[in-house]
Amino acid sequence: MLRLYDFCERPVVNIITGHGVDLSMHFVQVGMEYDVLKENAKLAHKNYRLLKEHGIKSVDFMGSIGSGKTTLIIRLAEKLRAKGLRVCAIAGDVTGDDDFARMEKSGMDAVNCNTGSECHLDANLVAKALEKIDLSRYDVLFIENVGNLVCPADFPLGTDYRAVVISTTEGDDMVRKHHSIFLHSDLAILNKMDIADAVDVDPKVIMDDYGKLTGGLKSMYTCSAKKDMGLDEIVAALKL
Ligand SMILES: Nc1nc2c(ncn2[C@@H]2O[C@H](COP(=O)(O)OP(=O)(O)OP(=O)(O)O)[C@@H](O)[C@H]2O)c(=O)[nH]1
Ligand SMILES: [Mg+2]
Repeated sequence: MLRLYDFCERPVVNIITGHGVDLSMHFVQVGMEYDVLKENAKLAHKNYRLLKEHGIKSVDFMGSIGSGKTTLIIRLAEKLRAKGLRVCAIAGDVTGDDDFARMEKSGMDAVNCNTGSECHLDANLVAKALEKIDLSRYDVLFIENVGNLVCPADFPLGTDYRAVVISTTEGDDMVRKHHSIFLHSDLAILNKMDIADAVDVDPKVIMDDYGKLTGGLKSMYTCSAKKDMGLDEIVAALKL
């Protein structure tokens, strides 16, 4: 048995605390899975270097279906554009161009990226999307991953940050049910705070679970993308 992050030039696991955490999910069998993950890690590193050569800061927004990734990206981009930064996005979805269309409508530059049937983006798909972008024109790249709290975790794309977006409407047990993605990311965002009471969810429960899982070494930010609450803190956390 080898650990996933043993294969990567840039660690895909940023913090392993071991504080009461079942880490068995971070181990993979050597074989085909190893090759796929190893190749992805190599390509992710290539993407990372390419983005760095162009001085671009990048964020991979992973998270549940409907948690608010597109809304958040559009709002954050508006804030960054107001600061004079040039922002581009890759809209990842299994099929269709709904999110891409929403981004474009908001005034963002974006590229659509369909996975066909896969439940996550991978570094190869992102490399192809990057070929369609004139990287000299941008300061920031946001990547919206496919809505899913499982599969994207194992496939780093080569971004500076990996953020997980969940929302109050999913209940208070997402961190307890999905350790892997929270451990494979740099920070977490709890969206839809404006309707936490209406869906009978106590955000403190979610934040306490996250604190326990990460040994208090990572932060979960609360926000409402819809009501523009907590977004400045996220911009600051992502050092944008
Ligand atoms: N009340 C409330 N609704 C929100 C908020 N953020 C997003 N929404 C709504 O939630 C729904 C889903 O938002 P999206 O931004 O499309 O979510 P997504 O994560 O991009 O969804 P997928 O790409 O399909 O996985 C939309 O109807 C949004 O208007 C929020 O902060 N508060
Ligand atoms: Mg979306």
